[in-house]
Amino acid sequence: MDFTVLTIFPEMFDPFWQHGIIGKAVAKGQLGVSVINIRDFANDKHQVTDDRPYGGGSGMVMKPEPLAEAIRSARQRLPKSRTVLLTPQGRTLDQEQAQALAGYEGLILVCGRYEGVDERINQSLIDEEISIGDYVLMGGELAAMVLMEAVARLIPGVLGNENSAALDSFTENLLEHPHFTRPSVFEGEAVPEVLRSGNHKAIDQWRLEMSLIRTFLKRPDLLKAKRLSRQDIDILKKWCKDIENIIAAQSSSDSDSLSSSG
Ligand code: 4FV
Repeated sequence: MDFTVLTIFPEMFDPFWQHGIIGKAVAKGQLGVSVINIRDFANDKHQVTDDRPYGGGSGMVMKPEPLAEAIRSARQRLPKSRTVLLTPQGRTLDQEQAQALAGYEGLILVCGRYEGVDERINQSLIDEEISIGDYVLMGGELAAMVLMEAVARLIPGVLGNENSAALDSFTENLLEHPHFTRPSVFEGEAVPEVLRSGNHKAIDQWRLEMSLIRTFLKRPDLLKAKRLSRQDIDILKKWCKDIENIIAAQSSSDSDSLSSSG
């Protein structure tokens, strides 16, 4: 995977590409990364990349000429890349979208600033608009980093062991189970016994139940969208049974107390 970022603040990306798992993947050549300063394509002596909006109003707009030149130069270098504009107008990034983007040879990420980019760039040179969430940032740079990190983790070899990406939250439309590590007791709180049992069938069952209950409580929308497995359904039915029993027990004790109170 080759990431090419177009920005007027290239220095923001150095620390991102030099640290952690991304830094190692770049060093190992599993990820190609390059940054293009849009200013380098502004041909006036002050390398201006923004101008006042037609129709008036506050703020500035990114000029089309430097952007178009910068995008075309990136595409020349990586013709099979997908060109993405980071903007609140875009489809909100999710794990499924990250998986789809990880399938491309390269991604050209256009980082807007000011009020945004001239719409003619959007119409003619952008393949896809992506947002990282319904809030407004100063620029697309942080959104580009979020997208790159979400996609890079899905590139084979980038994460130490392949499985961990496969077990990610959202991959199965479920939130992840709780995680514990040593010490086995922390401030009086013990690690669930099953996790120290060595019984991996029981551990997997416990983890699935924890994922299902957390998703049910915190993100029922995900559970509604999920293709439930036989095992998922058995667990959910067991809970329904447990809840019915509690209600049944409650109503029988009520009737007892009612009958006894005559
Ligand atoms: C954004 C987002 C975002 C809008 C105007 C940059 C800013 C400025 N990008 N997801 N939310 N972009 O707020 O991706 O140009």
